[in-house]
Amino acid sequence: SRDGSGMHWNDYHSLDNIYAFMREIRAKYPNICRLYTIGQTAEGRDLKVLRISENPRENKKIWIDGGIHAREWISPATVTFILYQLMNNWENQPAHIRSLTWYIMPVMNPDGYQYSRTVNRLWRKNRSPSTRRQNCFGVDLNRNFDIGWNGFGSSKDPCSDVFRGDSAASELETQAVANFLAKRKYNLEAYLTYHSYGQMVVYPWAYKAVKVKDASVLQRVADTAVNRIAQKTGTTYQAAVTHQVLGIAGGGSDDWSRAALGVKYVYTIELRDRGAYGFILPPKYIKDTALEGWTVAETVVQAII
Ligand code: ING
Ligand code: ZN
Repeated sequence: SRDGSGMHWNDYHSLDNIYAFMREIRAKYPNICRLYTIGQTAEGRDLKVLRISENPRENKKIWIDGGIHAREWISPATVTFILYQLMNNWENQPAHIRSLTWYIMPVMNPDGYQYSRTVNRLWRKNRSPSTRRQNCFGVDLNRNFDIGWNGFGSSKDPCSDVFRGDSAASELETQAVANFLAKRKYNLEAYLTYHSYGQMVVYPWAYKAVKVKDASVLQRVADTAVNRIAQKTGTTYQAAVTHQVLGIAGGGSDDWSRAALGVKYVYTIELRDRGAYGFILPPKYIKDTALEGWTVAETVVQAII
């Protein structure tokens, strides 16, 4: 379906287009939408979050983000699709969906996203200049959060693709998200972050090889999500603990939301595929992959209520 921003899911979109889509939704539902600029990037781009809520004071809250990593284009595409699923038909959504406050940030790393779209398709990090190495740019935002920051699975080398930054939460994007969420941690029940690729629904911990509290609940909800995905699109996802399938890595946003905020339902979703195309997923797969991402969100919402 098309509207003023021309948003659709037959192709990937520019940051401007994604932000126009967010403004359009707010204009269509001014009473329940609020559009936040929660900070700016090193290159001066806005960091935008859309809140959808009929009762911000009392509702349980869910946070959804995408685009932490620049080259994972299917992630912002999926998160904008989730916005569309919610808002194209808000009045007729089931009560459990309407009873939540949704915070949605389709692109946590706008500088990296635009750099990937225009200069280097396989760029992962943000674009902040290194103070120590003149020719190296960027911090891996999913290694920069203040949880197990100095541990395994990241690098202190500013030229590395998994550079953790010079200190925990050194990056403007990390600070903006962490400060915004820390102020709203009351009733924050779920933190979902969309990445690619691998076809997995994984939950903490990533920074240590220890079982998380509520592991059996988190596993059960992830199992339900992957079963539903298999029914809907025929795609196989794996439900698992992050450190067991992806290795130990500190500084992730998901672990931080559990450790620092106490969020219960914390998932990283690794969207399609399993490596045939990898990060360069052809546009014809966007719709089904985005539906898979929406299915995870739906399943988690049912668990919250
Ligand atoms: N995967 C994640 C990454 O940042 C991950 C996996 C999640 C690691 C949580 C650590 C914590 O490497 C992708 N595809 O980026
Ligand atoms: Zn990623």
